Amino acid sequence: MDRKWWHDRIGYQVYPKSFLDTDGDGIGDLKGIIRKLDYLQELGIDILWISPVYPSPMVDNGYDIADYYGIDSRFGTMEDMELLLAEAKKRNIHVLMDLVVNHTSDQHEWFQKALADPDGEYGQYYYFKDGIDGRPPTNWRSYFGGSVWEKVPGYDNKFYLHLFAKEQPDLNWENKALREEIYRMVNWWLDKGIDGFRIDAIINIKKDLEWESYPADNTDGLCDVRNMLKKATGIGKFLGELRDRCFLPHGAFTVGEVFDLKEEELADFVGDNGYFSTMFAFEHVMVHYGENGWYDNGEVQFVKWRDTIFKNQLKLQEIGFESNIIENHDEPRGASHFIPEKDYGFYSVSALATLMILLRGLPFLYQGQEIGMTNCPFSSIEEYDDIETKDQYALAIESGCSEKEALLACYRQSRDNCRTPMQWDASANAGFTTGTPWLKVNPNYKEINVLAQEQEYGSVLNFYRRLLAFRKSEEYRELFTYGEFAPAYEEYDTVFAYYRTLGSKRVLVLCNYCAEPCSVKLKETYENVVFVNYPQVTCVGDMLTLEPYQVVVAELSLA
Ligand code: TEU
Repeated sequence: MDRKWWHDRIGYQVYPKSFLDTDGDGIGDLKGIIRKLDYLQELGIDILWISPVYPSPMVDNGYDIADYYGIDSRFGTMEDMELLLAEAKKRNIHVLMDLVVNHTSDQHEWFQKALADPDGEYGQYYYFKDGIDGRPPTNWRSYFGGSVWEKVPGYDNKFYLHLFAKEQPDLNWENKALREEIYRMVNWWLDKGIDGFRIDAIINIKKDLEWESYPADNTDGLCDVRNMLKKATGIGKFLGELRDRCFLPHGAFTVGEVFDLKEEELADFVGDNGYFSTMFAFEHVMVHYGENGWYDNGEVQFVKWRDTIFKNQLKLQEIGFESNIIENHDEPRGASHFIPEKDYGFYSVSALATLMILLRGLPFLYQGQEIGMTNCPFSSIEEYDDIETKDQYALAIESGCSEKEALLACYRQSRDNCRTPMQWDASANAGFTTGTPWLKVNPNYKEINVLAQEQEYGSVLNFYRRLLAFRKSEEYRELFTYGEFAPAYEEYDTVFAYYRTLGSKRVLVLCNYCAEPCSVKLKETYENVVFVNYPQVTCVGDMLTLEPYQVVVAELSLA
């Protein structure tokens, strides 16, 4: 495997709307990110992914882009962006923009021109199709609920395609002229000095052009749009072009948001000459999914969750580098999702962090994860902002859930859990804004905030700083980057353990991931305990006794 500069780096995602507001309008901004670059550097961050800051009507919080070449005035100006790039560079932080090219906003100039003349040049930038006697061309359900087809205003039997919200029409990648527009834009940003992109929802850009309906899978008469995506072939032509025309010539770093990838295509995506540098591993955030949406999701089962991570690690290590997350802006908070509420605390949060950060692949943190931010209680559906949450709430009610049950599903699963403002200190609005925050601040900000944790040696924040420094230390950097991954102690059903081995160096990462103590009979002799989350490690002979959520990283003697 070729060595690349980014293999041993650590990423961090900023959701700008909720990071830090410097002008009092209740919405975070680019100046806020600039102000916190020192904080990020001190934490140990090398790569900064910024969720979309382009002009947008914010139907999907910026994932509906109205102009690829601008900065939304809510976030600041292009000068702010340029300053951010320069300041990040000074601190050796590489900046990634979000590349959202499966769809635009319906307010984008291309779509407005397309609506005015669906049969003209810009109509070809999107998918316009005739319906069947006024009904949509197929029965596919969009990700945010309802049909993927929306009637074109002024026509009786013409529709446009949107896999996400109706305000997010899908771009037609089959059209060479559209692809050229995209490559021009991507190169424009790379020429400006960004280091690469996080690439949004990319698997959706290739449609099956048979336009077939499938058996309905619910009472709405619709079927999951993934039925169609599974049949689509030939995405490589588009992604190979994007790589060759844009990413390769600029030496860009790219991380794909790739769901539902066919296993045989893994190497094409993240192998040595893959379309992307890396992609996110998502399998473990979905282990609790039910058939019918959030109300139907179960609890995360520890063994299933652990084994899913193991399986993925093993699958990838011959091929490339995945990026590992505990949470992002589309997920609930990891500290609430992967830890039972009654067990939340320093030990459980630090154990989860250690297990995920020392895996093979690039760790990507999400803002607030480093202080153990949690899911947020919202008292009614009106308090939520997220479009997907509103859809899932409605679905739960339609399916017979009570209001309380539907809200509980949102509390567990809503994307707004991760979008509440960053908790900087114990002052009003958690120090996020002097105005009215666009989304509720989590009421626990007085206990959970950056300032308080900076002042306490034993805080989650200081633990994260030590953990990232440990991963990047001269002694262990190579091992944690290139070392082979192998599961360990799988026969214990509360233990999460694995080996990382490079040449004659091997460490064991071992954690008792539950609220009861547990004893593990060690199979090997260790030389040194090199990283811990408890002050003391109790080992008598070969019996290691672990406290609840105790994690031990030990260097082993390889005889
Ligand atoms: O998400 C893509 C995606 O597939 C989502 O539907 C995801 O599965 C879901 O949100 C999980 O709860 C990307 C962005 O990350 C997301 O924020 C956008 O809403 C979406 O694309 C549309 O651009």
